Amino acid sequence: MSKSSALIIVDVQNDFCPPKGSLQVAGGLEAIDVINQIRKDNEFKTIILTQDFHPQNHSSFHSNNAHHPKASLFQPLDLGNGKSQVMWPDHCVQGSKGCEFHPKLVRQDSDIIVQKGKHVEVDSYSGFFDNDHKSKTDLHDILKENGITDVFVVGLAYDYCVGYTAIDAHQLGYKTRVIEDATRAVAEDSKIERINEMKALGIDILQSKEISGLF
Ligand code: VGL
Ligand code: ZN
Repeated sequence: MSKSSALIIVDVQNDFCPPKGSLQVAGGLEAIDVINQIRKDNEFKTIILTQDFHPQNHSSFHSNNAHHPKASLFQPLDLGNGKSQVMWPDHCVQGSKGCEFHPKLVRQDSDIIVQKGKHVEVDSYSGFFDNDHKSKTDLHDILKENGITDVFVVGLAYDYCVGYTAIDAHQLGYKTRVIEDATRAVAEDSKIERINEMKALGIDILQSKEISGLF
């Protein structure tokens, strides 16, 4: 594997995994198997784990907007300021079991954890920026410091945090690839939407067995 490649493992946390996760993504455990295999087969210089890390009063939680007559679970709600936010079940609350990385995910001490979604008023699907792009995480700086030029994005969920992390990586100038069999989506419609968005930008979508042939 090229010395300048990073693997970005997005949000492989208990709440996104069957059978008990509050925002479980079908097939999530199978995606973890593929991610572990990718780690084994390829020597990435840098491995990043993003972690969805919400305060209990986060504005993306349906429970915190239940007083709003138009708020319904899994549907977008107009928050008034021209912004729309999908109403999610409570998930990945700081300090909860659901927020922890899934025990099946193989990890190493050298993995770098990047937390996101900490600001109450705005969601953060991407590992790089909040959804309004007003504040950023350390991810871009970490990749730059490590001389990374290419990123491979895997994890949960394809249509949200994986997709938006890949799109931001591409916009920031990284050669970006999403490994499709190492991710799973929340819903079919949003998955197709995100795939089309990524393809239009020139982000490569490939299968895990194709990685080694790239180098
Ligand atoms: C995610 C919805 C809300 C994700 C995070 O990791 O894809 N989706 N928060
Ligand atoms: Zn979240």
